[in-house]
Amino acid sequence: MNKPLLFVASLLVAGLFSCQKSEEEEISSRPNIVFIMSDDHAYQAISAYSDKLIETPNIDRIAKMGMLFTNASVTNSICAPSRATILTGKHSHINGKVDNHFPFDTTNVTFPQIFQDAGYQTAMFGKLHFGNSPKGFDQFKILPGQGKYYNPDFITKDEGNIQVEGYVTDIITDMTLNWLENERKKEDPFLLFYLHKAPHREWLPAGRHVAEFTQRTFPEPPTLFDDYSGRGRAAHEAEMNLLKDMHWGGDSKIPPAVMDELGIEPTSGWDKAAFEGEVGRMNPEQRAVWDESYNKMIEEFKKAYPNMTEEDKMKWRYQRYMQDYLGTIKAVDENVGRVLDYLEANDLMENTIIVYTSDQGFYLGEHGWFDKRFIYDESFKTPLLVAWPGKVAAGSKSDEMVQNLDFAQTFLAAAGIDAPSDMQGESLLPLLTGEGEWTRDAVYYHYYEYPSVHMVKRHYAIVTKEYKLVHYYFDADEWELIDRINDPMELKNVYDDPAYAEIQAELHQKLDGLREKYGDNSQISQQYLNEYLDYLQENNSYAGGKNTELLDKIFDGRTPSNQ
Ligand code: SGN
Ligand code: CA
Repeated sequence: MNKPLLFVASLLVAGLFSCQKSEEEEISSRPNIVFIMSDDHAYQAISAYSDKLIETPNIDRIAKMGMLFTNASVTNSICAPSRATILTGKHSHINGKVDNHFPFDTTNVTFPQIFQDAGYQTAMFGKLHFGNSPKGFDQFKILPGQGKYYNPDFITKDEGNIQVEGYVTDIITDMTLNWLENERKKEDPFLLFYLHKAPHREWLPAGRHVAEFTQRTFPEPPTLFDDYSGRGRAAHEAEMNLLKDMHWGGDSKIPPAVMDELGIEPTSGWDKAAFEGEVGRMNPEQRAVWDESYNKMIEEFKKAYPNMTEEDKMKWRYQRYMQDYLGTIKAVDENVGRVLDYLEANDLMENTIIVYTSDQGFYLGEHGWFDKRFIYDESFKTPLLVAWPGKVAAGSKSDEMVQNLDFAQTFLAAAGIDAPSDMQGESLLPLLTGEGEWTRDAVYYHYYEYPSVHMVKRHYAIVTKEYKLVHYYFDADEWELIDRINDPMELKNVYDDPAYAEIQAELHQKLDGLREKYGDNSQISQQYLNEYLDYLQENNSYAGGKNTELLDKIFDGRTPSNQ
């Protein structure tokens, strides 16, 4: 080979080599993603948002390292639909998972599948609640359905169905840490889903926390005794009241025999069974630790109950609820700390995006409620804390209207992977990094699961930083306009107030625009409704709804059914 040719050839080889190397470098410099999500974790119960109820120093570490979103929301405030929106980057009416009842349609493309194809290692531990196993994961260990707090069962990729002795929050963390340490290939980037069951109903704290939490008292929310005047039928007819609808057995942990002794009526057909189904799973050692604290509470209650007014009972149930709900969060916080410590100790902080969120928010006695589903802030909004050291400014905050719909595109953009064009969210990178433009000023919401447990009517809405315009439909036809700035507790519907006529008209127009943009309309809603009513009818069920007069009316013309 003559000299010039040799020179050209060596240049080509070098070029090829450097090109290969940069591709490898590019892959290894792709960020890892640790997606931490708990179930029903209200932002009111994270001290980075408010320290009135509980200190969560470990979850707060994520906000200290990165960004706290104060207006993050979900598109449909219920478990499985929220998860489907997160994984597909599409609204419920597009991905088909509109409620908790039907299994997720696995022909949807989920973003972990795209990550796996792009060379990421993928793993999921904890609660999915899809009715089927996740696609696109190298490894998974998930809870069947809602999962249990004590000695939970898991569906696993490699070991079939297993039962693990211990407390669910600790076990999910052990599995996660084990994968990080022993199964993960250290040279490749990873996408890790670390998904807690806590603090979902029936709120059973770990043994190490019961002595402390059964003794604590918490400040009441100002709207604990809300009478719903100023709002329409939806708020009046919901079945989420702490006194009337929360289980004395399953939720407040009054054993069924004590309920009988005191003449306490169960608040639903499965109130007592829920107690046995959860507390009854403990082994003798776990039960002994539990009983030591709970028996004290039960004895005090037995003495006090005969003289309690309705107001006293409401207050007592609020305290009982907070003790258990917040008690479960204590273990979540400790375990999040274990994972953060691991990432720190293994030099994984620098190139890892860490997200803490919940599948939706939750009512902690506001409006006298527990549960979620409604568009009122406590369940429409969800906690969102994002750390990415070096990329996201430490201790920063955003009040932009971001949603769980946006996660898929955010992660894809961060990893430099093209997002499918039919995803409906927006990458949050402009907000996180300060580079690029963010233009969204309003989000779309649509809740479907009705009639069902808690009886929250179907509704869709537009939400801006200033207002909410909501339409409750099906067995109601009511519009609600909430002034978020002047009425932060959301107590007054100003839809018909002439002072809001202009803003009302403007929001209607914007809402129509959003429905068009996302491809939602009343025909689609009607289809989902028919499908659901057929399903209830076939199963002869009111799906947990209790107002039989109302339910009979709903099913009039169809064969009335009962549960
Ligand atoms: C169960 C709970 C409800 C809860 C739904 C959905 N009742 O039905 O209170 O709203 O799950 O929760 S229970 O008596 O069975 O606990 S979700 O997190 O899956 O959306
Ligand atoms: Ca949930």
